[in-house]
Amino acid sequence: MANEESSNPNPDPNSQEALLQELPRERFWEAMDICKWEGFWFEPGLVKPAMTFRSSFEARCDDVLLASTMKTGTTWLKALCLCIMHNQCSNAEKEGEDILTKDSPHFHVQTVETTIYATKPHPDLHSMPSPRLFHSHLPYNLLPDSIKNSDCKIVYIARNPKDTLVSLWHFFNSILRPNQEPFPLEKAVERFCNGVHQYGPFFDHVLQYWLESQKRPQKILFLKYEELKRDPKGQAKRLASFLGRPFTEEEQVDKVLWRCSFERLENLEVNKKGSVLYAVPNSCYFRVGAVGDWKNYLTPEMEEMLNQTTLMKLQGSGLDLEI
Ligand code: PAP
Repeated sequence: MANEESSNPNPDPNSQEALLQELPRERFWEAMDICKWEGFWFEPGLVKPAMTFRSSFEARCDDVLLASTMKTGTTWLKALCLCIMHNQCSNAEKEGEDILTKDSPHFHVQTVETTIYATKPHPDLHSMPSPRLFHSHLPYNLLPDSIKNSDCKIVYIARNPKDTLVSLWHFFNSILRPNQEPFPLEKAVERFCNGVHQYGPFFDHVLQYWLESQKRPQKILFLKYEELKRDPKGQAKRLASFLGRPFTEEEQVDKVLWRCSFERLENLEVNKKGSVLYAVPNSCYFRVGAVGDWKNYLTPEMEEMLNQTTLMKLQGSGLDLEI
């Protein structure tokens, strides 16, 4: 049973600030500070919004929370769930009615700690019509009790650690070091294996959701980027059924997959310009969108280090991240 502290931790701004100041800090890629809170590393600016989300969010039973650590297929998952829950419901047949052409998937499905609670400490989420769709990069242990204990659903997406790391490396080089040499890949691999990176340790993040999804498969759907690539139709059907919106015609599945395809999203005007998150252009969420791009970057030594870490961390969990 939840104790008082865990059901309402750090509610007031002064105690949040005091706690933030006490957290251990490290430099991330020689570009910014990150701090460790409850076993995971965060950009300091996200900690207070995450604390407020955790202590004050009231889940509805028909809410859907999408969850992921960074660069594992968040954008794709947001687009798919939007299409399944919105377009399919509103029978939006024409291109002009497709919600994905109106704005970035990150605008339509906002990330709670970087957008919703970061811009307003008390966002008005009550007036949002049901079913509400949110996203978070937070680990399972930091989710609000009302999400964990209500009937709302969670969809998690995981990805091969080698492709995740390479994607992360490109992303942070372009955001944090635009006019500098890229951060040495060797060091990035080392930090990733040690877990000292935003929302890291990667393996703890993935494992928490994996183990919880094994215990409560009706509550948490665990998807893998590689499976979505290999069997998009099968996985899209699985997702739609889990969300309580099973496809009734084969044609619908094809349409949703096409609407959410990398090639289409990357070329939509709304994703080529603008930014939902300060300093992160929408176009940064689209790079290669493939499985195995790591082979173009990692040396055999780096590969070995990532493989060994993966095997060690996932040992006995039953989770295969397809290294
Ligand atoms: P986030 O966690 O910061 O929100 P996220 O969307 O998870 O980002 O990661 C972006 C990755 O997903 C990129 O991978 P890459 O660097 O290996 O190329 C991006 O290309 C990929 N991606 C984005 N949209 C899609 C899509 N529709 N289909 C497949 N992959 C996609």
